[in-house]
Amino acid sequence: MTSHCNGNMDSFVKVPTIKFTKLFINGEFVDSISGKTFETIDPRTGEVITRVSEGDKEDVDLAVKAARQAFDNGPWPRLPGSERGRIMMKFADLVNQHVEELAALDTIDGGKLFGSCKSMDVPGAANCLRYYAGAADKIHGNVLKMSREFHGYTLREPIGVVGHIIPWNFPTIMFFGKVSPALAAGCTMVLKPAEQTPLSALYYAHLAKLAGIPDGVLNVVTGFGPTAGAAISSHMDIDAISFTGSTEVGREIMQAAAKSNLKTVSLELGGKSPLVIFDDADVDKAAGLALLGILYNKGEICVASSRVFVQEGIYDEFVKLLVEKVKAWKVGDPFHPKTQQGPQVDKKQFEKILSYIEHGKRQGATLLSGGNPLGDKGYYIEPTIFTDVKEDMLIAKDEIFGPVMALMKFNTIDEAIKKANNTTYGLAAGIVTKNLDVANTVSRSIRAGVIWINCYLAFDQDCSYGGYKMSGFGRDCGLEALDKYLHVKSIVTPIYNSPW
Ligand code: TXE
Repeated sequence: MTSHCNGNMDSFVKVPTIKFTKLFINGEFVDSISGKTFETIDPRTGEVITRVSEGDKEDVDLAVKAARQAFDNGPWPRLPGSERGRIMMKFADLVNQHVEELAALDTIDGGKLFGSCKSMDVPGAANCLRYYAGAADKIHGNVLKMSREFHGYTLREPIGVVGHIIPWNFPTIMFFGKVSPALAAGCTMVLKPAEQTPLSALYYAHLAKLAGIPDGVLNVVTGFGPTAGAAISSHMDIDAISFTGSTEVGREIMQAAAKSNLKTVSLELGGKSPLVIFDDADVDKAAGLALLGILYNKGEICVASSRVFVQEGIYDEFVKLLVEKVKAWKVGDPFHPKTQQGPQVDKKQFEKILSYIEHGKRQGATLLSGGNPLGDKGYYIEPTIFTDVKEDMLIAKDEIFGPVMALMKFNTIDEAIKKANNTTYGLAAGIVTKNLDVANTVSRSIRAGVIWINCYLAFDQDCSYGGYKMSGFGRDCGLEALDKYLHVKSIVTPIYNSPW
């Protein structure tokens, strides 16, 4: 059985005092206009951590007004890029100085592993800021080769006021993945964190002010999707929206943008990513990769390798090794240094995952391991592996967003490509093979935004990712992310004094 290392959950790290619970508008922490607050819950126990201001349309209006003023009249878009970059570097240093506290906030709010937040999410966020800080003074256009006697060039100008709506699975990485390129581009913004994980975003707003980001440039409105979120997507004075979340809400955001001011939209939505393992793979390594691909961040990651396709020749051995590995996998208190998987983010997600597991059983898939909740409190679920999965089963089609792997067999390369592409999503894919021809053929044939060959979840700040098909459009990370926050303006003038 998978072990459950619970124990006294506060014994490993000091749970931080919560310092920031109000909306951050125009450089100040303020109550919501309605005075309403909402609970944020610790998924380790289901208990309330604290109450946070509940922003709604009126609060979004105030935040947009501050961002508009900062964009139209404030210094941020007008500063030399190098100066924006300098302030962003300072912001990054402040993030690094508070790593433990910030990591602990994401752990109590989202059930994420403290060790990963401390070593990856928070330092990675600081590096994200530095990456775009370095780009801030290198945003330039092109000289045009005009066909007549004109001189033409393009400018890349900040798009204006940006609305960011982010999810709960990577509160820190999502925050900086959106905010950093937008800051570098010279935009001003309103960000709504997910209602499940509002705490670190408010702390980051405080650090932004300390770093010298002018008031009104970065506003954070905590609240719910259908109220505060919808107010952002339908706002007449927001120029662009960048969203990460579910496909259903992505559709609503596009509709709201279309019905309001036709703001530009970029969407990073769900996935049902395939990991394709060929006969020539190192089976032990491949089994480890498959497990990590689905269990990392308790399966609450848009690029999770939730469909694993294994070639027939190694299938039995693969299954044997996978079972051995999953038995040793440790689920429990995310502060415990040995824990590999914490609780799901909230009761809704916990119940959604369990209901998919029931579907899998009902539709005839075989449970190879797991399938049950764990512990007597909190939202823990056993790592779950299904075999005998058919492609038309719900567990092979829907994004479950939990620790549930659908394991399937294939025979030929063509069959592998066909199966890998048999999804409405197209966010990521993995290939395990030593054969270069196979790797090249399959990587070019799978329709997805990132393909990992002989690795998985190999993120890098310089490596852009985003969706094909119903996984959305627009790219986060890499220099491509800047494009979402920039307009291209063409400027043309005659070369000679002419009748023009
Ligand atoms: O997402 P929502 P939920 C997928 C995953 C998960 C499912 C549901 O499959 O199980 O979505 O999660 C805001 N207008 N992903 O319900 O609702 C909301 O407040 C404007 C994949 O949490 O999409 C939050 O800030 N905004 C994913 C954000 O949208 C609205 C990450 C995401 O919430 C809104 C998360 C509205 N009408 C979930 N309704 C990924 N791609 O990584 C909600 N929101």
